[in-house]
Amino acid sequence: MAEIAEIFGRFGFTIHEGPEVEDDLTNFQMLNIPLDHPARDLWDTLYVDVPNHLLRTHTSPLQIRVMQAHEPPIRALLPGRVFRYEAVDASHASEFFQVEGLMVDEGTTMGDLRGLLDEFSRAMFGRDKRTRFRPGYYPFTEPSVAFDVECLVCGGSGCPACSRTGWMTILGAGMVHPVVLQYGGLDPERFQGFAFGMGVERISNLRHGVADLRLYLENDLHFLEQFR
Ligand code: 2NM
Repeated sequence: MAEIAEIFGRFGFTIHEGPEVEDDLTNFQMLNIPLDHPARDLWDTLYVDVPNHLLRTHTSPLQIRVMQAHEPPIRALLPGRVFRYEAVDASHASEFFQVEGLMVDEGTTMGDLRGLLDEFSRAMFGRDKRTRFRPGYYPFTEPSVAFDVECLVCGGSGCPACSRTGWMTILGAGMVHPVVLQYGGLDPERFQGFAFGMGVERISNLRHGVADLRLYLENDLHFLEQFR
């Protein structure tokens, strides 16, 4: 997380933190995910015993708070623990870390997003790795993309690590939906923005060849000390 923050820090992104218990309004509704909308099924949510409150399923609610509190240009980086009701296995945990980013200004484009993510991939995985955008879906961005890097194991020819596609997905991103900008108190006719989100353990697994997400929470020093 420190390394991710350092890379985006070179582009002027500053860190914001917020609560792990959120309200339904900020975690879902202001992110263009209304009550009873089928998109809610994308996040298997853990609720707390307070009406309309939950453990945040992503750090995105903080994006709303950042937009409400700051005038563009906004360049915010949001690292933090998030929670989901998951069947736990090697690639799913009920708590994990996420880093999200948000940029809002006049005339911000998808080209700016692509350039920034390419620089991130070069710094994190090496200058020689090819990248691609592929269509994706999130309720809070339109259009939405998945950002892939060429397979770090086989170099793109296809192997079990990349399901024989030659590509590995490292994060999701897109242009902030006009409705979300409005909830953030910004005029979508004047301001545009992009946002992205990545799973920190997933990035670390790719970098360090770790096969099981559960290792990060087991407090085994033999495992943890390799990251010093
Ligand atoms: C992702 C993927 C795509 C995202 C969008 C926003 C907001 F609030 F600005 F609209 N925050 N984060 C986003 C977009 C997060 O995570 C995989």
